[in-house]
Amino acid sequence: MDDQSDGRQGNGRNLKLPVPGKRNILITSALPYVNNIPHLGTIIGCVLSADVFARYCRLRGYNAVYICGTDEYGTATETKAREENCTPQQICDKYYAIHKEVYDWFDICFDEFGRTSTPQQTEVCQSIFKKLMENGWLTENTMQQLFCETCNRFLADRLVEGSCPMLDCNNDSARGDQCDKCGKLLNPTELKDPRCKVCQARPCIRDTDHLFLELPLLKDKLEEYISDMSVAGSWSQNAIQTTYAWLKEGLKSRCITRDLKWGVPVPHEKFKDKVFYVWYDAPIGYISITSCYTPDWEKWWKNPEDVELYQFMGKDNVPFHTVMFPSTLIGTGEKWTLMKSISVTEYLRELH
Ligand code: B3M
Ligand code: ZN
Repeated sequence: MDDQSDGRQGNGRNLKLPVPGKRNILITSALPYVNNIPHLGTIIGCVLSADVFARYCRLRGYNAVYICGTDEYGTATETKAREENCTPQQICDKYYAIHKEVYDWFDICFDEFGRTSTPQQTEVCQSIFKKLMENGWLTENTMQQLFCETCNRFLADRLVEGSCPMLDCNNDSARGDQCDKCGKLLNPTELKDPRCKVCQARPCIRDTDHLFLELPLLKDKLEEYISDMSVAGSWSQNAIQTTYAWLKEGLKSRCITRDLKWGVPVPHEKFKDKVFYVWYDAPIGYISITSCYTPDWEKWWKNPEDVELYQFMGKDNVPFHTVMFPSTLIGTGEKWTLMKSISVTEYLRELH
């Protein structure tokens, strides 16, 4: 069969690899969470604009690949699996198929639409982690977290409910991360009369050790990247604003591990029962999904001279792509293709 009229190549033949001297454009749109049905916001926010851009690039004769897929790990998937009485893997399989079908229906022309719960994801995440460890950018710290003895697990912030600690609020079903009545952001240990959302038992506080990415130590390298690329890639005002707001507030070390089962296992003796935090692994999904597209994925991802990376996303994903993900890659000390241009969509709101 001939190439498709939109410039994609059919059936995985003729995989595109960067060609020195050509414009080689690597396009990604934020990986939608697998655990819900895709809504219009996801399609407009990340997928449609990237698709239009990819089609434009192909028509211009640029060498462009467009990568996306489902973001499958984390608490939200575990919770959904419990609700639907099946395993996280089953949830992901079911919803991955739904996502794929919807995007096919919209005729979105991905070069690869993959998923994060793959052996490739484990491999790339763990190898990046090992580099960060060797280079001394990770530290250990003890945190206090609520543990449900009935369910025998640590409770994610959203899985705890209790009374809001604000004196004049009186909401007795505030969530561990926030009280929806008065809007106060909370730490789950601050709730009065906390209860496990699953079994209603009162959780206790337990110490748990975690690994942290030391963003403050990576600050200079990160700031250099941001100030150069935001100009070279003409970042939009909303991207620049959010990013500089993070920098101005002062970079804090960020916990990259979680007490969960459904995730990429941490390859470290002391943390072997934990997994990586979903926002550590999700952006690495772009890389591992590309590695499912071609075994020569490094020609796209470790080739900053020849490849321009364009990333599309909704507004709330910005700091993960301008601060967290670049820091992770810079911290390896390897030559990664870092994001050049960013396209940010404001939230889609319904008009009432
Ligand atoms: N899944 C959040 C979202 O869907 C998250 C994006 C990941 S991009 C690497 O809005
Ligand atoms: Zn419980």
